[in-house]
Amino acid sequence: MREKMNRNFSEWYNDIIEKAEILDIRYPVKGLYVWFPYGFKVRKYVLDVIRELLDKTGHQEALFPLLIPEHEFAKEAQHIKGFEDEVFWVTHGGREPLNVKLALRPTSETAIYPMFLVWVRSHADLPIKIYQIVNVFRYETKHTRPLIRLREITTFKEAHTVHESMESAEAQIEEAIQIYKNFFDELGVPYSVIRRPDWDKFPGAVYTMAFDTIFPDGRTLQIGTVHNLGQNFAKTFNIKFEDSEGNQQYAYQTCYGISDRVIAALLVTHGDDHGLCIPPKVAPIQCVIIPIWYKNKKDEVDREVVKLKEELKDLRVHVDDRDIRPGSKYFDWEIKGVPLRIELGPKDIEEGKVTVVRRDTMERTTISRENVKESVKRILASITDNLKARAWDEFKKKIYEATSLENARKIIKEGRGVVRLGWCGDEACGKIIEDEIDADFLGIVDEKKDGVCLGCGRTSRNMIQVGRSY
Ligand code: A5A
Ligand code: MG
Ligand code: ZN
Repeated sequence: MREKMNRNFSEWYNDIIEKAEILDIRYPVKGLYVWFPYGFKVRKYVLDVIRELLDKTGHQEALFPLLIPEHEFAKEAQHIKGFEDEVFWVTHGGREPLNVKLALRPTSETAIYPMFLVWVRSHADLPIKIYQIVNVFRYETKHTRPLIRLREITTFKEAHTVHESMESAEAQIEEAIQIYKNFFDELGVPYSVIRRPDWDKFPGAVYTMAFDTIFPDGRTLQIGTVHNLGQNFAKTFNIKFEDSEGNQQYAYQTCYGISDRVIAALLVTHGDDHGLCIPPKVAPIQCVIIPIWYKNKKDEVDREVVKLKEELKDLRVHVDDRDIRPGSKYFDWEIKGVPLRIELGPKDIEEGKVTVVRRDTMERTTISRENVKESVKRILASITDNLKARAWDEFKKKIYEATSLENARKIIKEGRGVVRLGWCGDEACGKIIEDEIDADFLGIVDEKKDGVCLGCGRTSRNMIQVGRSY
């Protein structure tokens, strides 16, 4: 049930972030929020997933400083142009003005690449594949929102790689895209992978591939980006290696990043009018047990609950033994998105059963007390599959094709989703299309499809995706 959520998405979002105890939004600095312990656990399990994917593909985790001296930050012309309005500066140490201003990293190319200059000597040192998970700061001037547009991005995972050829960098882009696909698939978050237009690529990149998901209000959220930096940064940071013939060559680089937005997407994708529904893989509590006490049967129920918890100890189980009505407990755990609830009362014990309610469908059934562990695991797996399938179904329904600007404009205005249409490749036509439909040129879709450019009427080879983005 997503009526309330679809009707007023912003209200649903702000409400649930707080009520489910993901973030406390009362911190007195704009764009900065506090992770509640429950939200922080979701974050931790999500990071476990990405760490595992990166580690098993040969990435190594590292940690670079938060502060970047102005002269390094300013080296790459496009990069500084893209970020200078978004940087927080440290200008004083105590009361002393600093000789060299220090930037709070808005991203870490300019912190990491001076070290690559020192680390990279010969082709034998390559490739380098590192990542870090850190906070970064961006002085965002658009409307800030919890997890979505932060001034302190608290969960910035950035990977940086160095290669000896463009082919090797291209192969790395492919690997990165595959890693992010696997990551979002694990979370059941649907996405499209599109190539951003040149005027919207990462500052300093040769090109940018972006992952976008679509929210219930039809707006898109960029949830990850993969950038081919070519030799742009290598040339400004003088990162060279000796090739096998003994010649000095500039290195090729890539970088790719995700942020707190991934968690926003996770919560929004699976949430409904009752609250969150967190996929079992990243749920802080996978299964909550609610004892149903009757006057003189409390001890018997409690003994059985202890046994049940012990049998389910491979899972993240919580027993809610608060002295409040069961109905209030159901309500709380539904908001928090616990995927499975088990109710256990005297009648269940008598019949050798437990009552289970799955959060994704709210379906209530009973399962046998025997082999309860296998049954619970089976239901959790089924929840995971259902969440993912349902999310992709909804996502696909929000992707439209249009052969006229009026039609495209209407779909977007009504908040139905994104629109695919033809584009000849000229920037001027891109701008016309953006203006006419009052939306953003999100990027070029991978699959080729002949059509007509809606900017000029000439034949087009590319389909582009347009929409309103967060
Ligand atoms: N160094 C590269 C990886 C980089 O910084 N790329 S990026 O600028 O595109 O940021 C990576 C990801 O961070 C984006 O795809 C987006 O999902 C997220 N992001 C960017 N600005 C954000 C903000 N203000 N709040 C939350 N997430 C943000
Ligand atoms: Mg920006
Ligand atoms: Zn055109």
